[in-house]
Amino acid sequence: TPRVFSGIKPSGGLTLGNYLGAIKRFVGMQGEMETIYCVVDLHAITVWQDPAELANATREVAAGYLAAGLDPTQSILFNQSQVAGHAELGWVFNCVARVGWMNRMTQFKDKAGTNAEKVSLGLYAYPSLMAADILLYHATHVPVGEDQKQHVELTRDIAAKFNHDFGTAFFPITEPVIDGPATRVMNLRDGTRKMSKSGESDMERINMTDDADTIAKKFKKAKTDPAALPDTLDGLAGRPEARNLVDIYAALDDSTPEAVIAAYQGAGWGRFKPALADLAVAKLAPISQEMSRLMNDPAEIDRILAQGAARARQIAEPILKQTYDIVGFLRS
Ligand code: AQP
Repeated sequence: TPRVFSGIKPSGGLTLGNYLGAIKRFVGMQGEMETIYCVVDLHAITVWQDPAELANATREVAAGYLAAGLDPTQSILFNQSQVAGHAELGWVFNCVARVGWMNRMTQFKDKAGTNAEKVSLGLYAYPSLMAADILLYHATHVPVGEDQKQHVELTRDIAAKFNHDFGTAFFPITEPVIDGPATRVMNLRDGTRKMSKSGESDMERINMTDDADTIAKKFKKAKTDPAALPDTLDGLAGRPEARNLVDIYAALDDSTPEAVIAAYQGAGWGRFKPALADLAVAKLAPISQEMSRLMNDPAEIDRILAQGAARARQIAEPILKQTYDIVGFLRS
């Protein structure tokens, strides 16, 4: 049976990239398949997190899920550390995955930079834990942004190697689901880098909790080239910043980049940017208002996460037990 799993790291406030590349698409899959959405706190600590900020960011991701339309009676919503199977299966996969595979992960290279000796061992092993997150539920579909494609491919490699080594067909070969106009929302100041929660300057990103004035200001100051919007999409080739703003517009409006170009051909930035800001505010304001309402009742968020974790464990525990049997671990 098809089953969806995905997650977001509570490593800071949610961005428009997380919304368009992940949360909005998670909502779209709800009701069509069984859906499991996690706040992946174990992944967050691969880089230092202040404990109080981690707890707050975990609730904020949960609030973002709920405010955007994930329904805890339809989707399983929980934080990863409450289901011990993630770490347990992650260990087994650390022993299946090869060091050479990890060495090819571009996200690790980006995050480690020139300081690879000083980063945590967890950051290096991150993709193996991500494989465990997915395969602990025998998930078949994983909606992610473009930046996570390589990690989902590694998940397939780990499943295939486990199945091969143990002579079984136990783990499914998962499909990444990367679709829509905003699978890679770029940084507003540099159209060649993706928009990130933990990017240096706040002006690079739209946060889901930004107010209307801040959103307008950030789009107004967003880097662009001087040319107007072209007549066809081809005219955006080699103009990454312009292309990014058109893609963001299309994703927010449930439209396509072609339709946005058709509507705004020949428009200058003085016209397009305020229209984009208005659209973003119209779409994000109701969500951010609901997020702040939810954040005023942390006990309610914690209750929803605990209930989701209990449901997640019911699926995960038999799969982990069978994995242990396949590996040859004794248990009573
Ligand atoms: N800019 C983006 N465009 C489209 N999708 C994105 N995602 C993240 N940024 C963009 C998608 O959001 C989901 C959750 O990502 P994550 O929080 O687990 O990790 P990340 O990709 O490392 O996100 P950040 O924002 O860049 O976090 P930091 O700065 O802490 O590393 C994923 O599906 C991701 O593709």
